[in-house]
Amino acid sequence: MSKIISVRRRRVILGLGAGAGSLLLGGCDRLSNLPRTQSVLGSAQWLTRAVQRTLVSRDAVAPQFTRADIAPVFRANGTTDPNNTEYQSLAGDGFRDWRLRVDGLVESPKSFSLDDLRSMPAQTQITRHDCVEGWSCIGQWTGPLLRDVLARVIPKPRARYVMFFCADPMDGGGDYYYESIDMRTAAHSQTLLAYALNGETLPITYGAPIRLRLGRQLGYKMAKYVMHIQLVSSYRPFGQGYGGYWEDQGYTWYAGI
Ligand SMILES: Nc1nc2c(c(=O)[nH]1)N[C@H]1C(S)=C(S)[C@@H](COP(=O)(O)O)O[C@H]1N2
Ligand SMILES: [Mo]
Repeated sequence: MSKIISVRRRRVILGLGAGAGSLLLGGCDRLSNLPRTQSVLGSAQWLTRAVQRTLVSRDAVAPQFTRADIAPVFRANGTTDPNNTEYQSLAGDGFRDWRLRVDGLVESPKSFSLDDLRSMPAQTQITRHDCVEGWSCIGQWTGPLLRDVLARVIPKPRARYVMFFCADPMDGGGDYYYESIDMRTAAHSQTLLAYALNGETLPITYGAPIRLRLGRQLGYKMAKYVMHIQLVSSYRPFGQGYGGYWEDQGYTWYAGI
């Protein structure tokens, strides 16, 4: 319930009335307006008592929905086809030669192929994506937990943030989309590197071959087209220094919901 309230509050802050919002929403409108009782019941079935006790903490989990709640067409936003020839050629080959580099403040930097990630234990979650623009959309995401991937490279104690560098250049210039989260969000039980949406290989539109999926943060934190993950002690040296492409334009860094 606190989640729904905070989403409402965010809409008020943005000055988006319900009417203005629904003009923009299309197929996801119905899903974002699920009755409050339904989402609370949905989460109660899934949460353990121990987890419920921590609902207000940073480790609180987002509600899970049912297959019936999945949007028929997931809404896309931001880049939907990176303007990047290297990315396009990797995509042309089904990402066979794509490798995810994971390095920085780690004991053992590694590169993961898509098959490496697919062979790891995976989580499937039906969760709601909330965009700062005031729309929401429910989808089913599958992929390894980020914390399991990080366990393979062994973060050093000095690592405080995880940077995600993406394939899509922004504004036609040399600035690529990027994001960052802290180690606590990286270790969250719903933080995935998703390679599938609704049981299908993740389409390019939604961030193929992998995109970040977070349970409790706004859409812009969930980097699509992730090519490189780097553990760092500070995000200040990157971009304009605010931790992500949209943060550099003035959006808040933590972006909790
Ligand atoms: N690489 C990259 N990641 C991105 C974006 C983007 O433009 N490029 N847009 C962000 C925003 S604002 C949102 S709401 C979601 C949209 O994800 P979707 O297209 O799967 O709905 O991706 C986020 N991650
Ligand atoms: Mo967004």
